[in-house]
Amino acid sequence: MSSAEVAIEPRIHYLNVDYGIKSWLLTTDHKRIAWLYLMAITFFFTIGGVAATLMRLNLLEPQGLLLEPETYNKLFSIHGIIMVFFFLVPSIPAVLGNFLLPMMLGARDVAFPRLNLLSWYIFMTGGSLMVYAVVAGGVDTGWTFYTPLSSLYLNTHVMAAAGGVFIAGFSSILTGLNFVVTIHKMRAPGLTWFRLPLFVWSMYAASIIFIIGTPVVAISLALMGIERFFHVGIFDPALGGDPVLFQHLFWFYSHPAVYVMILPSMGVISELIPTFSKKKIFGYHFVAFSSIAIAAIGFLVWGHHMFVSGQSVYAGLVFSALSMAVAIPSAIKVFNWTATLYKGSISYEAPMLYALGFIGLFTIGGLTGLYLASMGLDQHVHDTYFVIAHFHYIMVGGAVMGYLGGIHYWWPKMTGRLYPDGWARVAAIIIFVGFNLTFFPQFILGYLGMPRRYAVYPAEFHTLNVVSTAGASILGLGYIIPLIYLAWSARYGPIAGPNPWKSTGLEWTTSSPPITHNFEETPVVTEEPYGYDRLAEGIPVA
Ligand code: HEM
Ligand SMILES: [Cu+2]
Repeated sequence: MSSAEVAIEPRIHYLNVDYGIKSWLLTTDHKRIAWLYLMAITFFFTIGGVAATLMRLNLLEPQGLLLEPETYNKLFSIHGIIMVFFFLVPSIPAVLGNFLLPMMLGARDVAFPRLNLLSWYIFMTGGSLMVYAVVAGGVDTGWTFYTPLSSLYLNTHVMAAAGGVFIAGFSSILTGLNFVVTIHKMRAPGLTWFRLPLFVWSMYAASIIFIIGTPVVAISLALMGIERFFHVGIFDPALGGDPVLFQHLFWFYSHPAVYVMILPSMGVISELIPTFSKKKIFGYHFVAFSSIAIAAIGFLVWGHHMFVSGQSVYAGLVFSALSMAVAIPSAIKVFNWTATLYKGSISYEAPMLYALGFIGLFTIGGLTGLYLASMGLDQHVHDTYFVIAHFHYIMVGGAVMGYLGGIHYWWPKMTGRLYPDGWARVAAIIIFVGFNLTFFPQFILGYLGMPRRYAVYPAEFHTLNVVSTAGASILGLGYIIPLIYLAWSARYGPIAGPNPWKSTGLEWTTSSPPITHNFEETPVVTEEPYGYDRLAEGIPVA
């Protein structure tokens, strides 16, 4: 028995308060809803992952190993759509956000618990439509649904897939609204804005993007459908429309959406770094405001996806400059995390390994983003593997690392149980190594000119593609290991106690797993967060 374990005592908590499938499907407890989302997105991640695996296998040979080009097109479309809209966007907000937000605020639940459950059903309806599109024969527009391909030419299941994304969008909007109201209205006595954990700030920023951005992508997909079915000229020049308009509308949401994917992850990292270096976060206000700055500037940079689409040079210049400006608040966070680590008493538990991995990979992703924001270089690497590598460094290297770090960190709170720490560390290292082996060669491939979205490629790119596929197998293994030991831990793991990491957050002051309404009595907050300097005086543990 490790020191973090405590003796078993039978008691009622949110997991055993009710049994049976119905008690889950009709629950309004934000913690149970978090589990519903966790199940759903794990399922979607598996589909997206299988598609990625098949693609990488195909790219083992220059002429393609096993897939028809049409099948390849469908796979990258399915992969992109599912990973972005049905896994990464909901991952941290809907799972960790739902589970933690009320607890971090000292609240009993979110502001609108029924709306919260409804959001999950809306998400599942969109997801089912997406799965239908896949089963019925797939879609091959790519995840961006660019017109005129999607509106005029294709006969695949574009409308089912786009409809799925459209519907799922409402789940994001409602979750965002729910979170904003919850943060404004449900804070415990004494919990002022600047005593909020940084994870809450990041959820706030992400919620704003959900509310402002998602309707725009929903509208653009709806317009696409209207053009397809009723031949109204919106994007088709023959009918008086403008095909580039779709790109403007699409990226107006989808660039900020990238920040919906990364901001929550940054919020998780801002919790992990102080906990495992036992130090107060350096520059709390800067980290908090940089989340808001990222959300705000994020709406002004969509044109960097369109440098080669024929927008004016002046527009390009402005978008280029603004894109570089987003790097500033992002860099502020990296500096502040690093400064927090400096002279901390660091312990390398699994969540911390993910956090450190995040910092390294996100930095590479962010710096290569600056390359892409320079119009001259983007001309050269546009739609090559350089771009694929860049956004996977952000979305997988950054966002997924943060998600996994967060799941490991809060797992004892969610389940009341510990997982085997050795396995967890090994998996984190395997994921880090596998990830770099998969995606780093793609920077070189792209720079050398290998285009994205091709099922076949010239023989000169063979070696680097073999390395990348080998890396993907390691990465795949790395993702499977946590699935196994976490499932084991949920049932058989040693009992964790309320605060196994000796953290300071409010969520750790309640029992693990928490009772249905989180706290026996509403907590009163009297101090700033991250008071690890008080640690000497002793934080209540277990
Ligand atoms: C949450 C994680 C991930 C997200 C959000 C994501 C997102 C995307 C997106 C948006 C695309 C572009 C699809 C398109 O061009 O329409 C893509 C392509 C691709 N991804 Fe991922 N991806 C993720 C994880 C992975 C993983 C783990 C692997 C490899 C093991 C992978 C391998 C690929 C490959 C091979 C392509 C196709 C490149 C091409 O032919 O253009 N992805 N991904
Ligand atoms: Cu962008």
